[in-house]
This record gives sequence, C-alpha cells and structure tokens, in this order.
Amino acid sequence: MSEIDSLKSELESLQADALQAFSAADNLNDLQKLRVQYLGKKGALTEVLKGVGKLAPTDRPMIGQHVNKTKSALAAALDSTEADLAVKAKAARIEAERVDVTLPGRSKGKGALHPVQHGLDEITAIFSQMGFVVAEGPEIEDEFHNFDALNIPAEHPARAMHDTFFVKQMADQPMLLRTHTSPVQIRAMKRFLAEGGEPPLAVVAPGRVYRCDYDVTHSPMFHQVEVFKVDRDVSMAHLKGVLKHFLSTYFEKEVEIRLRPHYFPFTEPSAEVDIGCVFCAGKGCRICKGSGWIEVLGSGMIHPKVLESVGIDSEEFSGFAFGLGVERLVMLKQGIPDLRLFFENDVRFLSRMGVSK
Ligand code: 2NM
Repeated sequence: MSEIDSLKSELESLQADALQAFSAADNLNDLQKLRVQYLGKKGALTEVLKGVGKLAPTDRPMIGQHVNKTKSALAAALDSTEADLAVKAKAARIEAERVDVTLPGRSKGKGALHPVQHGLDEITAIFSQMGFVVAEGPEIEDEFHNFDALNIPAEHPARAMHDTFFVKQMADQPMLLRTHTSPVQIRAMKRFLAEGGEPPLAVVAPGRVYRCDYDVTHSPMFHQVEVFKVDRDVSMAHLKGVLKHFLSTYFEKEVEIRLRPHYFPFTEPSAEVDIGCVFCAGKGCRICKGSGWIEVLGSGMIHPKVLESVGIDSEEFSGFAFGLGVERLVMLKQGIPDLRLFFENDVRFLSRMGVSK
C-alpha cells in the first residue's frame, strides 16, 4: 500500500473512531476532553499530519485536503453533539428543579404561649375587667420595698439568706431579687400618692419572683399575681366577694371558697383561702388529700403599718390584699401533675399545654 493510501485509511479509521466516541459521550465535560484528544495541538489529527511530512511534495496538497476534510467533519460532529448535550443538560436541570405548584403547603409549625404566661395573662385580665389597674416593677429590689415597707423587719425569718437571693450592693445598700410582687404594690401606692392621688386605689401586680428554694413543689423562679384595694371602709366582705368572683371566673364554674385564719406580716387579720376541690367537688380525693378543700392563695386586710409606710392614713383608709402563685393555679386548672414540667421546656408538653394565639 502506498504512503498516501495508508495515510488515507488512517484518517478514515481515525474519523470513524472519533465519531463513535463523540456519540458515546453523555456529557459536555467528556466531549470537551474528546475535542482536545482529537483536534488539540497534541491531538490525534496532529499526529497524522506528522506523517504528511514524509510524503513527496507533490502528494502533500492532496493529503492535506483529506486532513482538512476530516478536521471539519470532526469539528462539525463535535459542535452538533455539543448542541445536543447542552439541550439534554438543560432538560435534565429543568426536570430536577421542577416544582409541583399543586402540592399542599408545608406547615412551619406554630409557636404557642407558655402555659404559665397564658395563666398569668388570664388572671391579670380578670382583675383588669374588675377595674384593678395593672402595675409592673423591677425584679431587682431594695430591702425597703421588698421587706421593711411590708412590715417584715430585719429579724424576720423571710429575710434570712436561705430564702432571698441577694445580687449586689448599690450605694451601700443590699439589692435582691424580689421574693414577691408586693414591692410593686408599695411602689404603686407611693407613686399614686406622689402624683396627688387619693384612694380609692385598686392594683393588680403580675410578675416573676425568686426564692432560694428548689424541690418537687418549689422552683427558684415562679410567678405571682398580687392584688389590693385601698379605700374608705374596705372590709373582708369585699375581699371575699372579689375572691369568689375571681376564682369562679378563672375555674369557669361556681366555686365554693373558705377563709382560714393565718399569719402574714403585711396583713392583719390574715387568711389562707381554700376552694372546694375542683377534682372531686368536695367529696375528698387524692388531690385534696381527702379534705374536699384545696388551698389556693393568701390574703388579708393590709396591715396599718404597711399603709403608714407609704403615707396612707390608716385611721381613714383600709384595704384588702391577696397574693397567689400562678403555677399552682395553672396546675389545678389544667390538671398538670408536676411543677417541674413548666421549666423543662419539653416541646411535647409545651405544644400540648401551650396556647396558640
Ligand atoms: C399575700 C398574702 C396577703 C399582699 C399585701 C400587699 C400589699 F402590698 F398591698 F400590702 N400585696 N399583697 C399580700 C397579702 C400577699 O401573698 C400570699
């Protein structure tokens, strides 16, 4: 076979191989590699061209034509395969990114109010509707507002370190986390008088309080609502009426109440308040320990010393006051068996007991 014929057949088989390889390529990357492999500077076609140099000068133009024909055939095949692959790639991308707009939306999962916050709101709203003004105050307090003004003298056990969290000294004065919301009441009375107000004054003070106490029924942080009314001739009858209305509204049924004599430094007389057991209707059960009654809050007539400490004339005015623990009331209303559930932040509890807005 002549040199020319052998080069020609080399070109033909190269072209056949190349076209075969091009049509087998299934992505643009591989095809680009094939373009380099066949048409690149160091590619297969260049390799064939080297053989042309060995031909007689007169044969060169003819074989040159063949080389050019092969080159343009390969280039054309590459271009059209490339166009096909680009179309296929785009179709695949569109398919992969396809969105079914007819699918139902995915829920984000709604948040809910913590059951204690919901209870606090409910309780505050009941008093607000009765005309009590909502007051808030600082959680870091001084000893005057948390203790002295409330007739809790320095020697009183409630002032001992084991009940109170002391936080820092300010202007040589010990500061503490309020152990009840009564200091808010003291501040509310003082502000009212300072602004020239004269009783009647009726206030509800909801908020967080802190005591150094931690067991099955006590949390170092809990929530209280305290209520008072000061006016001329306020009596325990007013106290009882407000309590009966509040507790019946909160528990959404007519509840029985009873007052048992007790002692608080800031009220005289003082009473603990029981409701007829909401679980057994007074028959006696595990929750009320067979008594038919459940203790729900503490109350009394504001001690004259407390009124005088804010500058209210205790000869002219009197007042009732009471305080309740929000966690306890929410547990009774919702049948929650363990206080610790409120503070564990288990979403199974929170989404079951939480209240969505
Ligand atoms: C209680 C029990 C009895 C109370 C007293 C006052 C204030 F500031 F007006 F004197 N606020 N709340 C009070 C009275 C709180 O909690 C068991």
